[in-house]
Amino acid sequence: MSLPLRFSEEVAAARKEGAPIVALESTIITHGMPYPQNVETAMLVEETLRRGGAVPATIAVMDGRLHIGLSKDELTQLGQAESVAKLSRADLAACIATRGTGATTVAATMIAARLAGIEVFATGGIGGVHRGAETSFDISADLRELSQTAVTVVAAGAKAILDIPKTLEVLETFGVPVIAVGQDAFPAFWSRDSGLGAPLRMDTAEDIAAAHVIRTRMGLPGGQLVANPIPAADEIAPEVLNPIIERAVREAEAQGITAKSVTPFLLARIYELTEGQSLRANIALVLNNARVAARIAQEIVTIRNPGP
Ligand code: PSU
Ligand code: MN
Repeated sequence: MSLPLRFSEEVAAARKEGAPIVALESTIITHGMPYPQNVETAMLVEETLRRGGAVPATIAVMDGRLHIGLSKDELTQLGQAESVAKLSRADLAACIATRGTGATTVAATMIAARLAGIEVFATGGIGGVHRGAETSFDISADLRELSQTAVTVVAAGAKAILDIPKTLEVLETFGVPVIAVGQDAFPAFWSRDSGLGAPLRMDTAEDIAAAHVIRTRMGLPGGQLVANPIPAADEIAPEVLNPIIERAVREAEAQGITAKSVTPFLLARIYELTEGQSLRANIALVLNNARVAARIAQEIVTIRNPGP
């Protein structure tokens, strides 16, 4: 039995030509943003990648097939569907085996990208160590995936729904390079500065691509986390968001929300409580990450195919 991989037309063509491809996750569409902004954003991100010279490959499982690249109709269908499964490393194969439909998290998207030979992936925020993890043990599978699957992930840092210092510690333990783009601070999703330094800083896509290729040539498993700060004009002040995040975290605890429901619950509550302000910032930073990811993907192609 071979793996039921389905490539979109543009991804199949790009693979043949060796053109730059950037993977995109689908949990951000089904569990990260409300309809219809989720579908609009997904299409805008794809368009941003194309304009930046890379082919988008949004990844999802639909009716048991692992799609690498979705058509506009498929994107819309997924964005409107209710109760789509959220797939991480643990559930990806099970969903395919039972002919299910599910959206891929950062971890599952990295696995699928690797299978398809795609080395760069753009998203909004990664999962991490949740606040209170010292009692709940809630640590996203995204972190271990970054330590074992060789894909460079461009995100806007980690959300303050997480314990950012603990998230950075776990990434360090796992040997994941965490690279801030163009600044010393590790960005915190809605704000450019988490108050913590990033372990590494790089100012060009060329350097990030070179580090990616050198890691693979050294045979190091695992990817890189590229932390790209939100554009200054779209930042939301921590004074505005902190009380909202704290309230959402308290509500999650009071309602006994656990395991894979925690992140979607917090994201949905924050959108409601900020009345859309967080959504506008989220869209701006994802587009910004797509622009950086396209440049990194192009540089990787250039390094791998040196001219005469
Ligand atoms: N953080 C965000 N937006 C998101 C997610 C996380 O700011 O959409 C999604 C991503 O798909 C991520 C997943 O991989 O949530 C992490 O879920 P968990 O914490 O259950 O591993
Ligand atoms: Mn979790």
